[in-house]
Amino acid sequence: MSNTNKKTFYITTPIYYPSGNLHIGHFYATTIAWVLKNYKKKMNYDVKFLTGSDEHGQKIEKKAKENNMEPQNYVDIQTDKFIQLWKKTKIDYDFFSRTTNIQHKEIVEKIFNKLLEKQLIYKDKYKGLYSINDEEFILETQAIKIDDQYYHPVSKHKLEIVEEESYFFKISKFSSWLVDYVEKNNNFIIPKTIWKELKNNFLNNNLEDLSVTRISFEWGIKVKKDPKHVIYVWLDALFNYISALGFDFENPKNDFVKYWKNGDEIVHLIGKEISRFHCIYWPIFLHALDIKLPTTILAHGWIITPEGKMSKSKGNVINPLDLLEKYDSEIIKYFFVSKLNIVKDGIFSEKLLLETYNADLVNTIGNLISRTISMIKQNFSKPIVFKDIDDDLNKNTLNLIVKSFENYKENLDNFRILESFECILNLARNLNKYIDLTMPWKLKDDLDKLSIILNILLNGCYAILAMIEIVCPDYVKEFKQIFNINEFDFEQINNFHKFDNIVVNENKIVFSKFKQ
Ligand code: ME8
Repeated sequence: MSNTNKKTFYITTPIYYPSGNLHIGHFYATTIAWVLKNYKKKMNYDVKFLTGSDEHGQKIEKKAKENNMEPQNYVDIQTDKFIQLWKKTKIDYDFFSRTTNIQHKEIVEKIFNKLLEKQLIYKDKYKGLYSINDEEFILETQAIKIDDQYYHPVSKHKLEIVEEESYFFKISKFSSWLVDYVEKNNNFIIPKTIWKELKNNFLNNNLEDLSVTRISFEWGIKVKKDPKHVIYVWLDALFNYISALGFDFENPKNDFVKYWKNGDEIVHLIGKEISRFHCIYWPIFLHALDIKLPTTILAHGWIITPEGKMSKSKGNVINPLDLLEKYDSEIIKYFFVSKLNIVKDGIFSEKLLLETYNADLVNTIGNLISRTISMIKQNFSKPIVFKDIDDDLNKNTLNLIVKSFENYKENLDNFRILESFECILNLARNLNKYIDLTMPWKLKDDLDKLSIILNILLNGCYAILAMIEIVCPDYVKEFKQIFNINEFDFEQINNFHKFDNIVVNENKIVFSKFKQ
């Protein structure tokens, strides 16, 4: 298929604050988006993947000051650490979006002006509560109050009382449009519980107009005509998703036209705590500017440790760099996608990581492949050709290969990542059982029968490796050499003749056991 006929898929992660080092939660989120990108690529989509850093705002200004640095210098150093982390974790992306990029800043200025022109923004006074850490305005009714001090209801960060001149966006004008839109577009917000909560907490409570500028600090994009005002960091940050593609009101760049305006699927992966910004403000901003909306906002849960939520005070924040000293990044990524249900909070521990690696990759998948390849090498020097034999066990096993792939796709197309990986493991377990049932080691004198079994196993291993490649491409590369093939293609899974002319190479242990 020519490139121009392919469907497009654009997926983004949140752009992370460079006010601290990235932890395992950021690695988790970026992995999910990266795996979905890899899946769509194997499904023959034309894909783009964005990650980046959210570099303006009061929090960053404060952090830079604490470090005796100019904010720009501070974010340059911090952002470089992100880039190094993604290199180490072998996560490749198409865009690394930085809100301090000149192109982004110009677009945000234009957007603000456009909203002013459209009379959707007006000047007034803001009086209320603000969390610098979350860069979020909080209603007094929603804040937690202890001894005259207010706290954020979810993150529990301290809130400041802010009273200052501010520009406001007429968000309330759009709340019934939003409710209508989300309820008509069933897959716009996943999971649905997120929408229910937002509706109860904000939309049913009269959405208040949103303060979109601050005057008490400097670090951000200034309002051109009124430069004491700095544009609210979330208005600035959200637009990175299209500024990186080259959005402009007139003459947008090709990437914007191709992957957004005329694009097929646009997915924002976010943590659940930032769903208010992505599921309420973002669609409203876009709609107000007559810009197309993304197709899906996929909110994931948090990684927690066996002792509960990670926090600096508990000292249980997991640094991905420490893990990467001990484990290949693909082992960690495999754990994230195969053991954590993205729409819930999930526990990570090194113990669970090792158990998963040994049970799934070493003992189930690795063992299946080793047994298959070794038996082939022991008994055949020529290719083993597929024969369609009318035998229930063989037929069922071939059907299982086809069915597992169908289920895997169905799950991934609906972002049920954990379930899709269960399809792979289930197939591997069943193929191991098939070996136990057929006992090929007893068939050395019946090479015809043996070749039928081993060919089915080869086809099964192929399907497993094709499916698992979206999370561990480097391990799968090693199997390409063993299987003597260039690619594990999805298109070839159902073609059982693919090994008819191939002599596989000697077996090699790819997943070797980790000692605990
Ligand atoms: O919110 N478990 O940036 P941020 C899983 N700059 N994921 C986690 C996590 C955890 N324990 N902790 C963080 C921001 N994350 C804004 C985003 S987008 C226009 C602006 C992940 O550095 C999760 O995806 O605080 C969460 O939403 C994101 O990191 C927040 O990163």
